[in-house]
Amino acid sequence: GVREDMEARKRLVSIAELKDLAMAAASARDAWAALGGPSAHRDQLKVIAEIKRRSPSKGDLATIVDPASLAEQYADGGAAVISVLTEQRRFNGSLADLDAVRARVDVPLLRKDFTLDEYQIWEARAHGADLILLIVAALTDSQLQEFSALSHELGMNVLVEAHTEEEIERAVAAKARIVGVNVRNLKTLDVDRSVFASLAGMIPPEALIVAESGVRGVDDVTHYAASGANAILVGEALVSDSTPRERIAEFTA
Ligand code: IGP
Repeated sequence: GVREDMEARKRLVSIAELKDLAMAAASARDAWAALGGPSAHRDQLKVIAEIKRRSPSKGDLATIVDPASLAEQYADGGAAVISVLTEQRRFNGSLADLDAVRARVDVPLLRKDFTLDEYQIWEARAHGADLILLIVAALTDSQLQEFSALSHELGMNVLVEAHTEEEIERAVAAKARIVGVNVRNLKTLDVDRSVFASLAGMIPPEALIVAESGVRGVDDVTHYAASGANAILVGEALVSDSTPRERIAEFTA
């Protein structure tokens, strides 16, 4: 899966080459600030708008002919950050999508993938990402520490994703500054929006809290905001909407 695909890319582009590209890239944009920054500055709910072609739970979500123009609509609607799925096998994403989006918009970008190796962090930065995803369930505590430290050295921020109480504790122990609470159960893929409030309540107020998955419309946005979300991460509802710009504007109104 993810690891084999990465090994294949490693044979094409060495980590030394990636390091050169990362060093030559424009500095990373500040996703932390874009999402509101320190608690005193967090005025309104922010949207992380996601470019996702397919998902393991729903299959094909949308035919995205031009990810850059979708990203432009997201940016026009006021998305604080744009998330680009780069995982190939299950999500039909690619680094080419990330490149296309990077070339078009100036907002901070999240490279959304299953990070398992330092190589992917260099790769994210080489392709212009500003924020990477670390999924607590997939990593050891020392990997969480090391991958966070490397991302910060490269000027990027980290979205640390947790699904359970135990994972939130691990995210907090790792001093995550941006914590994603994903209400989609990784094993069953079911969405349970009701778990958000109690998990969000475990996160210290210095950290930014991102509600991930399951936003269908304004009612879900209101629910997450009232339960402590500083930002929401929205995929399916935006890629399948004919007017994503208006939809994002409605979420932040
Ligand atoms: C978005 P939704 O229900 O709005 O399409 O969900 C996002 O939370 C989801 O894509 C996601 C994800 C992930 C995908 C959250 N964490 C990790 C891949 C990998």
